Amino acid sequence: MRKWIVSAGLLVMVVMGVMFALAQQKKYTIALIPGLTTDGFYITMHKGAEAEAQKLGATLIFQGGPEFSPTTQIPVLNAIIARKPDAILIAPTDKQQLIAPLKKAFDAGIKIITVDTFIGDNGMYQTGKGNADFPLSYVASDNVQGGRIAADSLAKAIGGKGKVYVSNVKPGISTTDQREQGFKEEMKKYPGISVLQTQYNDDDANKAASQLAAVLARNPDLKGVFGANLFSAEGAATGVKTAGKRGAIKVAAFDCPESIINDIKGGTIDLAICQHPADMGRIGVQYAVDALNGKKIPTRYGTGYTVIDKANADSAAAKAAIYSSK
Ligand code: T6T
Repeated sequence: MRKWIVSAGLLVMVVMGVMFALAQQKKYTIALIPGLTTDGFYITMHKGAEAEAQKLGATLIFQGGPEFSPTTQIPVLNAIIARKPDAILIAPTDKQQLIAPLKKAFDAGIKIITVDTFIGDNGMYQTGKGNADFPLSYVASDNVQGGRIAADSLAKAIGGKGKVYVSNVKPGISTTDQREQGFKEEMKKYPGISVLQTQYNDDDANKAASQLAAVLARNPDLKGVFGANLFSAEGAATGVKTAGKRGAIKVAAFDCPESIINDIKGGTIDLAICQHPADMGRIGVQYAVDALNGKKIPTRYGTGYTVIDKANADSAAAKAAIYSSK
């Protein structure tokens, strides 16, 4: 009898060992759907995600639309759902319009994590409330705080008085909405500054540049602009150069393409708030694999910022914060 118990025990251990080994061998497929594919911010996020996927033995699919829009992103999402990946990491291009399409992925048993942007009202998931709490986690910058940093630096740069405005993408995007919100809240601390009407550029730097010219024509005493994402900031900087107002109109830029250091050194841009997109990709993949292995993952991870201005433009930290363009 005792012998029998010992052999049964051994058998159970062997079976468990085999099951553990099989679980270790399962090669997960994770899809990363960016806001758009040609933006250095998402190219850099892809690099971080790919490196982590290789480390963890997962397969990463990177597929997205040609512009930052639900119209081009939703068909990509549907095509990805049809390929039945184990998990989807996505930067939703609209807070509301991506809820129903992502619910379809969730209903198909795919684990969902949002990176950079969120769906719903506030990026708080797994609360048991509302129709957008089903993603497992939100991995991103603190965008309200980013807007506050931009406001304080711009206020300082213009000596606490004058007219400024926000160059933004379009309403409905969680990140850029929150940056504008943080910027405007913080600017209330500066009674000498008036914030003019926001200009929406549809993620088009040329449009942002023409808008700078139009705002300046209406307000020749314009003192500053906050470019709330990469293309808004690039466009605002081009507008300032074209108007011959380098140094006279201060620019606070969100995001850090390769051109940013030259623009800072050349005096067109006063400061740039760099996000850490590679970390978003890396943590996103890590969380997806953990969740697929049955581990509980945090519902929020903040990736932080590196702020660059003339004083630290040559530092190693500033160089490391620049996004890749390919
Ligand atoms: O600013 C980033 C990203 O955080 C935002 O959601 C959309 O625009 C960028 O991709 C920069 O172009």
